[in-house]
Amino acid sequence: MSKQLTIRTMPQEDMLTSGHGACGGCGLSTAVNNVLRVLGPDTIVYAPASCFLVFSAQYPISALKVPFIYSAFENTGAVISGISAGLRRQGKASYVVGFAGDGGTFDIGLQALSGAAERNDDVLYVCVDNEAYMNTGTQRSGSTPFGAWTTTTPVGKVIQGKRQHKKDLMSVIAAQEVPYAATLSIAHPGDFLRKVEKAKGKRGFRFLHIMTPCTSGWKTEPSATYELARLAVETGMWTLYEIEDGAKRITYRPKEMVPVENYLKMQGRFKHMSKEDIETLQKWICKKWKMHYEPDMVSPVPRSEEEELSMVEEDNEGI
Ligand SMILES: Cc1ncc(C[n+]2csc(CCOP(=O)(O)OP(=O)(O)O)c2C)c(N)n1
Ligand code: SF4
Repeated sequence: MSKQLTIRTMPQEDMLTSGHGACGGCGLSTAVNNVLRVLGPDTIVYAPASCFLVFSAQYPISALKVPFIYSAFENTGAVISGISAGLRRQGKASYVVGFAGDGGTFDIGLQALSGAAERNDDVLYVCVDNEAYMNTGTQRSGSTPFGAWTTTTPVGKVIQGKRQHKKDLMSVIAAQEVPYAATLSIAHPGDFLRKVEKAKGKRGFRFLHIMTPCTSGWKTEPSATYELARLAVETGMWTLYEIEDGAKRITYRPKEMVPVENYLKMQGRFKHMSKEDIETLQKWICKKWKMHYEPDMVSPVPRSEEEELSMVEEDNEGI
């Protein structure tokens, strides 16, 4: 069996080259670049309307070294399925990957996504989740967390930011019994690479859900991106797991839950939040924490101490 990738042994060739137009500190560009490094040059990329589309390729120039296709906002699942079918017909075996934002995945693209999953089409769907419709000016999506300011969940006398919690999209995907689905964080590069490699090696419908902090929409410092991604996991706002052929496995468990306030206070989008709203969010996280980590505690995944240590070391390499 080949050795698992680490950030030292991963392919170093960028498929998303420098000179693209993402904001400094953009988590999305890091996520896309690292997924593409693992997939390699024999890959066809689809992007719906989103930040990724805007910053990577505007006719006639492109920062991508691989073929890049764009059609409409709501179509990621359908278009990648079509590309995959066309390649199969021609006897070609390139990887087909769609990178869609949370707006294009949780909301407007859900129908096409669900169709591709139900047909078990041979594609990789990556949701790069910055928790709002960013390239059109920060409107709320089904992924925006409770309490967050967006232009459509303003802060004023009527409401104080978004009133609903983040949609549990992974459960929707898992219910469709796809061969592989996983959540990823750019602050856990070892875990990130293992999951992309695993998705690359499988056939059928594969789904990767990556949290991608956004300096502009989250109102954060570019230098805080990795710390935010890390804290999201430590607070329980983001959980790292994978579902392979129906079996769920937590891939990283924080030692103890960091209060969500530590995460919120680093971001301008939450700066108005009242004590009561922070408590509401904290209670929701506690419920989620129990749902994800408690069942795993009952039947832990056996790992040797060396394995555990080497995973922590690998994950720390990129921080
Ligand atoms: C059917 C349709 N509705 C609305 C738009 C306008 N639009 C383009 S991109 C976008 C937001 C994309 O948000 P998201 O998918 O979260 O990606 P992000 O920009 O955050 O990366 C919207 C509303 C569109 N192109 N097509
Ligand atoms: S708005 Fe956010 S997601 Fe879009 S390019 Fe800037 S940092 Fe990245």
